[in-house]
Amino acid sequence: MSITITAFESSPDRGAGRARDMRVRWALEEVGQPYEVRLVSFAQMKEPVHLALHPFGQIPTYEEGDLALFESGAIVFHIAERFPGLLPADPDARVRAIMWMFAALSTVEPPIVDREVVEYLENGRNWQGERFAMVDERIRGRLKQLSTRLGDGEWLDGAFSAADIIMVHVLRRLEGSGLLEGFPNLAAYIARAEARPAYQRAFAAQLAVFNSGAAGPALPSKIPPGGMS
Ligand code: GTB
Repeated sequence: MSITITAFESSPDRGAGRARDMRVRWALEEVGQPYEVRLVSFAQMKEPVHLALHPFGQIPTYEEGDLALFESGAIVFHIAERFPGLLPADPDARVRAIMWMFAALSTVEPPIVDREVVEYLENGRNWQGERFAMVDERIRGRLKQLSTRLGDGEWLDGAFSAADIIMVHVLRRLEGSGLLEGFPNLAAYIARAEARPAYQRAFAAQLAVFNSGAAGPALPSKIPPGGMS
């Protein structure tokens, strides 16, 4: 059954692979499933056709036969359940991998998204510096905890899993912030994941969209009024 996902027609990150379609592309590449991509503009995302797929008017979405999904975490989870290779067979190890997916999405990602809110949407406010310091402190705390748990492990919990896809993609949003530099094992974890052939194919595919000339100006001018989350 053919799979179609949606992605930005013109990603504000100019092909840096930070938008959440990258997680879905990467998961599909890991399990060896071909997929089609429907590119959507910011305006199209808010139109009824897309809203029928995604109630919040965002990307990514995922269509497979009669199944339509939104939420990158749910989509990656579905891919991991539907196709072998991204979740362990052992029930305990499997639920631990699922736990780590939730941890990435609900414990690690929120302060990182908050940092982008401060950086782009609160730019110019006289309290921006103070907010930045607070948010960075919160992120550093999370990174320290994650770094301690990862130790010298290769992946979050034994073999590479869907959880590593989500976690690495979340952490990549900090590249360029200077925050990862204090945690060499996290930087090495990201580099290890980025070296995977499936990651590289996914990255190249989303970069090709930018290189095709569809993209416009870089951040922050492209951020829609509601933010980019
Ligand atoms: N919780 C949802 C999920 O995980 O799928 C969040 C989906 C979401 O935030 N989608 C964003 C979107 O469609 C794109 S990924 N935004 C448009 C809108 O809300 O109108 C977030 C994102 C966007 C851009 C960058 N960037 O340029 O670096 C990074 C991440």
